Amino acid sequence: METKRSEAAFSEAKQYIPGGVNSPVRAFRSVGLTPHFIERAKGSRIWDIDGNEYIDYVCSWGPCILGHAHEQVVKAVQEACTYGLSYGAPTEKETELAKEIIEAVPAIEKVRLVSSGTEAVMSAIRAARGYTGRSKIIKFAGNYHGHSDGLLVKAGSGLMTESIPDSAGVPAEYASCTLTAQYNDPASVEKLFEEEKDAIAAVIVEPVAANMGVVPPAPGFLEFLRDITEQNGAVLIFDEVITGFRLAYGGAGEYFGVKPDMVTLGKIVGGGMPLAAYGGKAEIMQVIAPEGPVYQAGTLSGNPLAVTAGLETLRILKKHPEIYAELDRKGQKLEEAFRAAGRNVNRAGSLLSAFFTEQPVTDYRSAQTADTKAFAAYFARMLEQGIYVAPSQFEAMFVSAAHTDEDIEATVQAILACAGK
Ligand code: KE4
Repeated sequence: METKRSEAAFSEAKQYIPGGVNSPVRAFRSVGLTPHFIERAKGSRIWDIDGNEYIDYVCSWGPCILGHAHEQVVKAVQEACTYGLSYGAPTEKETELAKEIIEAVPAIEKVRLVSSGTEAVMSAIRAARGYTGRSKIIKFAGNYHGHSDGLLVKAGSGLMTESIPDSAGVPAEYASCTLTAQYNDPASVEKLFEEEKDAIAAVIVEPVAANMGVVPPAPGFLEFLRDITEQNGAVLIFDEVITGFRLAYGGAGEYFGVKPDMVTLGKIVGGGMPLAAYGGKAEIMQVIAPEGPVYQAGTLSGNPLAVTAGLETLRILKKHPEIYAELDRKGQKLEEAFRAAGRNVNRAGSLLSAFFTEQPVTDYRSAQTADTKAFAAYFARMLEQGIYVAPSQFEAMFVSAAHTDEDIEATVQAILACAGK
């Protein structure tokens, strides 16, 4: 496979951009290859600057549920450009998008638009702290919620309840307000509530974990979190940056029938442009400035082009609910292929991960047993066969409405070939 131009582009980029990329996972470090610089994408396909074509299952890490460069979305954004790129003033389109989100997600009664998932999560947590007057939050090992300081943490030593920084540049003080529990382990959550009683403002969870690879909630886990937060006056936040509008039009809340107090959204809600959102019960959201005392702001919040891309995307998904059954059917075909190849697989609709583990993956501990070298070899083999999956064992595969049955069949064959089947 020709990669000369990507190699040259990567060498040049590294002179100007840390690691040559604007987000670490794009550097292909965990698969030990040179990242492929992208030229263009359309539908289920993506082309790199060396002219190689791939069937794309990264889908920009989730946003491109309709496939790349959907005609209707592109046309709407092109039209919007002619009215100006950004005003820093309210527009009616922002209200339209807010109404669509509120109609789609029952847990959201009021919503604030921001520019990234990180910003949405950071703001939701600040709102929960402002609403409860409490400081501590619980997150789960293996869940990723963006790169705000208080969330770049990991569990402290056995005796410590508080977390410790999981990144340089995060002061221990910032980590000390975050408690780390274990996903799918109710006892680890109960222990923290016993020890920290009335200090916990919120529990934030990926309702389907997708940042340790895909790990669905064990039966009853989300319902347990709903109950224990209710009992302790803590805010339950579903981080649906990945699952929102992906698992169902109403996201994980609809998919599992569990209603949190707040929801963060990103990726699909912006149709691939820089837009995310956080929302929840009106009584919580009323603490947000200028209505209330919790400050949150943003120059490009509700940007008209990003709102246009998000609005068009949601309108297409709402108008074509059959898309979700199709996404599930295609996801199931890929799951079956991985199983036939002898892999452990976790899937929730069009979100899936094949694990290079000896055992099924049900939590962070079992995910960590993955053979990342074997994953790297699989990744390289899939790339050679024209299949572009996430360059990390601990990311997800995303299927889009643009993936055809022929795409899926070609991918099935590539999966089996990787296993010598
Ligand atoms: P962003 O700030 O990257 O828009 O969103 C942060 C975020 C929040 N919550 C969840 C559940 C997320 O998965 C993310 C970001 N997802 C990663 C992929 N696992 C983005 C890819 C990247 O970091 O480049």
